[in-house]
Amino acid sequence: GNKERTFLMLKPDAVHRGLIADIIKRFEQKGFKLVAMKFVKASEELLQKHYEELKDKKFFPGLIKYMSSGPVVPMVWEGLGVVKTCRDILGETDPAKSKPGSVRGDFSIHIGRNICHGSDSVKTAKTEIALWFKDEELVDWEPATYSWVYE
Ligand code: YYY
Ligand code: MG
Repeated sequence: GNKERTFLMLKPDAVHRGLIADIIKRFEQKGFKLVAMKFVKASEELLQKHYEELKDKKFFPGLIKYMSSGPVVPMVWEGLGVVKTCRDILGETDPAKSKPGSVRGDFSIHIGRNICHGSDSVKTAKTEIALWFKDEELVDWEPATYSWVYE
């Protein structure tokens, strides 16, 4: 229901290119609720865990190098259907296949610099949230606008 959560993370290219606010704005404007956010330089070890299922891919070393090269903005967002809807807002993994209007379609060109991560399922989201955030970092609050977002 309304308490579904996803893990989104602005990648170092989003930070370097000054797109933090422009990207976050899209999830905010949709009506989803921000539950947690930080600005950190992630260790290679943490990123290897985050992308564990891709460890045998040939692009894996480059992916870890890029993701650990600069600051990232890990976030937790909550709302009805938030996992799937945020994936739709992001577009496809490859920016070249992402429609204009999507985050990757509007702000990126190359698959190796696709500016924002989003969990691919509710189950993955739970694992990723637990990897990046402590329980006490998840903020309990109710937006004053909620009765205008949900009937
Ligand atoms: O979930 P999503 O980020 O859309 O794609 P994944 O298949 O989980 O891959 C994670 C990450 O790896 C992707 O965002 C870019 C990078 N990557 C790549 O550099 N080259 C590929 N052929 C596939 C993925
Ligand atoms: Mg993925």
